[in-house]
Amino acid sequence: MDTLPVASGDAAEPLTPAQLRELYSLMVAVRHLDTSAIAWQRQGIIPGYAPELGQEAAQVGSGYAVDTTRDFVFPTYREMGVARTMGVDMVAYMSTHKATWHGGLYDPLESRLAPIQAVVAGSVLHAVGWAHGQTLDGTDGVALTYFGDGASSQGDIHEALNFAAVLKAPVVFFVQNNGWAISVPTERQVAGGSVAARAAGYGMPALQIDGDDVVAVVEATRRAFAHARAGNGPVLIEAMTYRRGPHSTSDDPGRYRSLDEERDGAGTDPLERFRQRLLADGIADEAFFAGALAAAKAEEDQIRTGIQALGSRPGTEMFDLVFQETTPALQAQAANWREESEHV
Ligand SMILES: Cc1ncc(C[n+]2csc(CCOP(=O)(O)OP(=O)(O)O)c2C)c(N)n1
Ligand SMILES: [Mg+2]
Repeated sequence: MDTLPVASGDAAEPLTPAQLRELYSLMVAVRHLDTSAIAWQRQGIIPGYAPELGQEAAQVGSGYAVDTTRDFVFPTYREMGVARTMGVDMVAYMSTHKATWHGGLYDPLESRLAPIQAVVAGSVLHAVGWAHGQTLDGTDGVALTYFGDGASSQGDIHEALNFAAVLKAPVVFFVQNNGWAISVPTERQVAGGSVAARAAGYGMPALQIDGDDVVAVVEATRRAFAHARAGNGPVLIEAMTYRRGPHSTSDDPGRYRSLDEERDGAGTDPLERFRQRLLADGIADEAFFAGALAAAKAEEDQIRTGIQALGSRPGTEMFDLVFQETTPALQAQAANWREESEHV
């Protein structure tokens, strides 16, 4: 499905060989960090993680279209690849998985990435609000917000899509349809079978794309950004992909899907697929791939060391950072907590 007018200018420019190689390097870095994070959890370095195995093309490709000098991204809990592509400090990002800090220790304003959001469908409303602020201020930033097939069943999604369209807010809604909402498959959750089809009801253009083709993802996201930035209102992109791993490190997919179903659903690995394409087009060779993997391994080493060195935050922050001015109830809770934890 493609109901978005064809873009001109930058959005229509083909990716250069250097950009294609950069995309591959990013995908390898993300793949390696993602699989390592599962190992870290098994080793007790972090308590939990939500892997994105199989979604690297969707995440790297969409994150690549962001202009961090003016746009703002509103992620879920599974957008490590987007964060890495945007250049966010990955120790600060991973701190949320170490349970050091809710939402990550990176600076959202500087990095242009909102805190990691564990509330399903929670990030979309913030994105619409931020984007409407751009319109009120007369600035030209675009909000990129992520949600899943499962989140599309939440009422917040309707409110966000409706008001974004009514307000002509510059938002790109990026759905990663990875086939699953924990143990519930898309067909038992998304009536009509497509999230993209719903955009028509909001008078919004939509693209349903192959989310495992990184080039297709970059091109679609750039077109959507160009449309929203030009003042034409929001766009919905549904990237069809597959969650190859567990929902999180505490999930066991064997309880609800068989290995055969996994193999059928997953299709071709997006990383391997891109590798074959670069080879066939003469854009990269084995030496380049080996270099990209070595760089990814060195990077993971550094990030793991950084994560291990992270100390805990002062517990009082739980109470200090809730409201600008504290409330009597919060003060009482803080006093209780101090008595129990610090025996004062
Ligand atoms: C408001 C809310 N309801 C329920 C949950 C529990 N929960 C966490 S992830 C998830 C499934 C989300 O599926 P989807 O939107 O497809 O995203 P995916 O995990 O596949 O990336 C649920 C129900 C939650 N975190 N927040
Ligand atoms: Mg899903």
